Amino acid sequence: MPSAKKFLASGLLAISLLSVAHGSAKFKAAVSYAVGTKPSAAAVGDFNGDGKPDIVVINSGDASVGDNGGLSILLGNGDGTLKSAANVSAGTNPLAVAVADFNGDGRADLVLADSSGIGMLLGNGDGTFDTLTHIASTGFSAFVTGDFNRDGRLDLAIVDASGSLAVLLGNGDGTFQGPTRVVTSNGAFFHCRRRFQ
Ligand SMILES: [Ca+2]
Ligand SMILES: [Ca+2]
Repeated sequence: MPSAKKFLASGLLAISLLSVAHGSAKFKAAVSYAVGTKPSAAAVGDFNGDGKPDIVVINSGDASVGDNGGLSILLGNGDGTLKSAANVSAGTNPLAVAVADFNGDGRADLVLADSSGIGMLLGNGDGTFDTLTHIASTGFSAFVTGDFNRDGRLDLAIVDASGSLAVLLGNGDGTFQGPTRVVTSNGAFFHCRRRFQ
């Protein structure tokens, strides 16, 4: 099974497939896809339910010229290549994104951090998403998802610039309780690792 490595450059998403043959592995030449202005993060999920991994890229935009950024959705072909990006407005100068099914309908949803806080976009299951709804206030810039209280519902842990950690317990319908700060001193941070293919 080949794996892949992704790179974000100015307005481009570049993907290099890892080829494994005869006991050796090497990355093939990168293939670039045009996305929005100042891409800052990416995440993988199956947004159209075809069993093939897709990619969402967060474009931070350029606030100095009134560019609010948004999302680029690149549907996967299942062979390591992607269709051209569909660029959509979402949030204001977003910086981070994560993928999970927060309302339990079997469709991948998105949570993002933008200049207005933490926002949720419920997936429609066809590669499109519902309107952004903010679920936490400004100041939080990173997050991870998980079922932290083991009730079968996905929760969010979010970190602000000062290192404070807060938890939003999920209600299982795309809404959350809180946030409740659980660490208020400096030092909270996330280390995330995600498999690409
Ligand atoms: Ca897909
Ligand atoms: Ca969902």
